[in-house]
Amino acid sequence: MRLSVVPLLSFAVFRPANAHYLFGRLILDGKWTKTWEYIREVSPAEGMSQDLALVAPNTNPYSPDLRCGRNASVSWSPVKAATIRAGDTVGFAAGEPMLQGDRRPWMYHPGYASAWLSKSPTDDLNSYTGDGDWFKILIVTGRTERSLDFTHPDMALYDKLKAVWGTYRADSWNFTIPRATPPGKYLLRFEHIFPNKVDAQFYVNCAHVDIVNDRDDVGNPGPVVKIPGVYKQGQPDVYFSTYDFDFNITTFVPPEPAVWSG
Ligand SMILES: *[C@@H]1O[C@H](CO)[C@@H](O)[C@H](O)[C@H]1NC(C)=O
Ligand SMILES: *[C@@H]1O[C@H](CO)[C@@H](O)[C@H](O)[C@H]1NC(C)=O
Ligand SMILES: *[C@@H]1O[C@H](CO)[C@@H](O)[C@H](O)[C@H]1NC(C)=O
Ligand SMILES: [Cu+2]
Repeated sequence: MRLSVVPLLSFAVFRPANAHYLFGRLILDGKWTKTWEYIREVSPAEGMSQDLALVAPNTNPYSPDLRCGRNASVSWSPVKAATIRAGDTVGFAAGEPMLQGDRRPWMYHPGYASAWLSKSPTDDLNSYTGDGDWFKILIVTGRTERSLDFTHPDMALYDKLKAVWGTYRADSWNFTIPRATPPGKYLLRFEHIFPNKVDAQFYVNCAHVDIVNDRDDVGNPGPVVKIPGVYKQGQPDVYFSTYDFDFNITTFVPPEPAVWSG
């Protein structure tokens, strides 16, 4: 990803004590849409300072908040459904709101990203709780050609152990809706996991999308899972330290399910 190096370097000097993020903006037709325009709004966490409350991650793999974020199992904000043709590219951006005092909204933590779809049983996406089947359409573990370039000498301040992750410090991620996705109204979910031995952090948000597909040979997406239900507290591919001496991104296998590529 091409980005000028100078501003990134100046960001690196001021390290906040804490940094969280959320994905409030959908990237549609190559444009960053407005915060909560296509994404279900989430509620602030209780008992936290205002700057942290909205961006605080979920750390409970069994909470219904694992689906679409805090208090977002139904939509209570005016969310538009984005019309997307199967085979087209969309993205999620770690846009505003952001942690006050943070340098910019981005995937601050090392970890892996994924995208998921769940078809609504009715046309009313607002009332779909996401309790149906989910399938995975993207996983990003190690670096890709879209990852930030940390090899540049000016980026030496960045932690090499973190920069092995493809999404590290990226402000967004784009991916394709599989060509064979059956048409219909879906929740499109983005997830970024910061693995951790005791309290892995789950950053999740859901967009409302209307997938258009006029092929007559649409596929049968799978494997499918329920969310929550997909992760268990303590499972080794979520609850581990990315800084362990013997951690190797090349051989790291992300959690199931496998990606359905259509
Ligand atoms: C995703 O696409 C948007 C719009 O084209 C672009 O601004 C952004 O840089 C892309 N993100 C990455 C990580 O490539
Ligand atoms: C939580 O969601 C409900 C709808 O299910 C909504 O009425 C309520 O305002 C939300 N709570 C907060 C604190 O935003
Ligand atoms: C990581 O694993 C790959 C593939 O087995 C190997 O080539 C590489 O040397 C390993 N890296 C480290 C630092 O051990
Ligand atoms: Cu954080």
